[in-house]
Amino acid sequence: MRQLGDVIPLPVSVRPDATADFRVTAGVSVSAAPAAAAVADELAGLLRRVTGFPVPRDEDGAIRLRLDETVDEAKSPESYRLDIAADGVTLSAPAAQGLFAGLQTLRQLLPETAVQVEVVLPGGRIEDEPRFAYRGTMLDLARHFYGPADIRSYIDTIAQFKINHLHLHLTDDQGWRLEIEGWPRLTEVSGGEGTGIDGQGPGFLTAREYADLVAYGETRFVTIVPEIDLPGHVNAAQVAYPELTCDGEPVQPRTDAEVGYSSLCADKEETYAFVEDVIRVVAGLTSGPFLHIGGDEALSTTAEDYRTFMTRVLPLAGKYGKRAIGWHEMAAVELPPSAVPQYWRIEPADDGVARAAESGHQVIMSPADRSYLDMKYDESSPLGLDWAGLLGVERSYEWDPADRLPGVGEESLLGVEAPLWSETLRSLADVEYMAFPRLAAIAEIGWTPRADRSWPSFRSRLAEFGPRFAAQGVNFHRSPEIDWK
Ligand code: TNX
Repeated sequence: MRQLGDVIPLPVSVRPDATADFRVTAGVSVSAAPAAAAVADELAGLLRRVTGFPVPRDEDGAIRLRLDETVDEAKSPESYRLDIAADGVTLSAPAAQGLFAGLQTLRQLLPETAVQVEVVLPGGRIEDEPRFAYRGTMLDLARHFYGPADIRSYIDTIAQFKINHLHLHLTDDQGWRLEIEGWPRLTEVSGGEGTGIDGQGPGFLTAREYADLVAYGETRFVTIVPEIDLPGHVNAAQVAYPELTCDGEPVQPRTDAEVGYSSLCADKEETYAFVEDVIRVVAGLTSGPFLHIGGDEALSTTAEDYRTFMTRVLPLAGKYGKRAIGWHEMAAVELPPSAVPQYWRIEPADDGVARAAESGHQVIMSPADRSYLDMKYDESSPLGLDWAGLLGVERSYEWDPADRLPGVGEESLLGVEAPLWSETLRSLADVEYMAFPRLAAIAEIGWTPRADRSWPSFRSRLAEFGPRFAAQGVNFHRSPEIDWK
């Protein structure tokens, strides 16, 4: 049997009661209010898989899911309480998100594999809620494309760590990966054969496939955050539509990993017609509140053009009902109040992020030296880059987003995100190898109170994920920093 607190991310409050273990026997059933039906079905399915028992849904099961809408309004909708007693298990939360979070906790208290016998849940009470509302990861579909089945599988794997946002980097110099109504050449030309790094990452999501992924994410309480990278990183768009270059001359497709050479033209009206169309279409396909407009490494855009462009484009997110996120470079301009800079720098610099925080903006922390999942683990890593340094598991755990940047403390943080750029990653197996186990570290940083975190504890809880990842078919890195079970 597992220990009650043997969970990633570590819950806020864990009170074990050794006299209150619950035995999951052949007659067990699950009951829930109608609004909690989806999570209850999932829990019943999970118990069925593990034990082989029928585990029906009924009215008075020993395992109960409750929605307590009356509880404290200030509580996060992701908060939950899990009571395990000898005569039953009660999971309660103010909203379905919280029940889903509690389900992830319960899942880790059960064996991952089909043991086909009675199992015991450790007795006691867990009370839990997230430190930050935004706990994300980013997948770069532009340098190499991964299809809908891979993305769905990835959503499943990240959701077990209570990661609740998946940022999709949909466009870059090497490819354009989302069909945009009215601009068919974007994907016909720049999503097709020969695109991606070395021409090895072709493919794109149809509008329908993307919308289906958004809907799938909703069932796992993972919000999709689409990124259209502007005004740099646009070579693929310009290959498809030469009128988007400053001189209107065609440009060649690029499949190398250079950055910073392409830019939309700040003083051409065609630019804004294109950008507004794209933002309108993407916003229309996206149920979540965010739209990421990139803004990074616009090294071939003058500072003045960058300002002109961003000042005109940032309000378009709001016009189509979304809150803009952008890489921190965008903080060089006056931001609409709801805009969120995403900070990726290694060393603090006077780049406007602290000023934005001071004037009330929320910030997402993604420092490259701690959260970039595309960095190599160590010298022997077969995949990944190393420009931000090597990033072992301990190093990805032992830092805190609230002290990365003077002026951007706990109160200014919307949350934390671990980006995964895909220059060297050709398959979902490659993606998983880089993300796991480090994404588990970032997930705990985003959820667990800072004072409760410790590397020795995390390291031993992570060891349990050896067999768990294996059973899930996840291609994780068996880092020598962990004594894997
Ligand atoms: C920097 S950091 C980029 C990406 C690259 C990545 C590789 C940032 C916002 N942009 O264009 O893919 O480095 O690690």
